[in-house]
Amino acid sequence: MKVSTEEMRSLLKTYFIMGSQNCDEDPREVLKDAIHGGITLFQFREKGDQALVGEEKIRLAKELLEICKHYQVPFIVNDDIDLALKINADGVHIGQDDEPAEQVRKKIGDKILGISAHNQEEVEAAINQGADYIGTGPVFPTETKKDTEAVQGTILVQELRKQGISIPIVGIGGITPENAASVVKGGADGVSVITAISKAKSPKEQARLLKAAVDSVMQ
Ligand code: TZP
Ligand code: MG
Repeated sequence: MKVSTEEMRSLLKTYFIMGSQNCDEDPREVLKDAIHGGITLFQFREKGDQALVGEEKIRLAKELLEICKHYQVPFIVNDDIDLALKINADGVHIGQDDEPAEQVRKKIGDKILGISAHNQEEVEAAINQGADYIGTGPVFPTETKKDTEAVQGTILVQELRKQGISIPIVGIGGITPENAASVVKGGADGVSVITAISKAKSPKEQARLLKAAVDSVMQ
């Protein structure tokens, strides 16, 4: 069943993204801890030099999916549409350089489709191509992804909202419990983070703080 727009907004509140390459500890334990802290959505993003490939990647994806299922946190796969279909994930997230979005939408049916977009043109195209939500950033400087567009602050989201664009949007890049509220004040529905949780001493506590920061703006 297709996720409703309001449900999507709520899922984006505290969106944790992670692959094994982002963790110093066992990724299964990091994910469980983050879930106990209250994350609302998870994305499996196994990517880069240190990332697992082949059977090992599939095995980890399945294990993390089982954890998410157990706690009823929807599971999104970054880039790898075939993997998402194979393990019956809840959705996929693609960027501007991945498989064309219309094609992805056809393949995944009603599953969640997230698209990264960096300007109004890309956002409007993504909406027309059937995105359920938009990811945009980097909002703040980040060390995690090297090939990013320029840091955009919260300006783009503010502009989009001013123009009446209402699709669910999540910010990404350098977001922490300290700056998360400003992202939501700028018009985003939530924050997505990698290292703020994956490398935290206590992923649970960091997730809790992030969620509290987002909720503090919404209430
Ligand atoms: N896209 C834009 S910034 C980024 C991605 C995947 C990395 C975000 O990582 P972090 O550690 O939350 O800054
Ligand atoms: Mg991608």
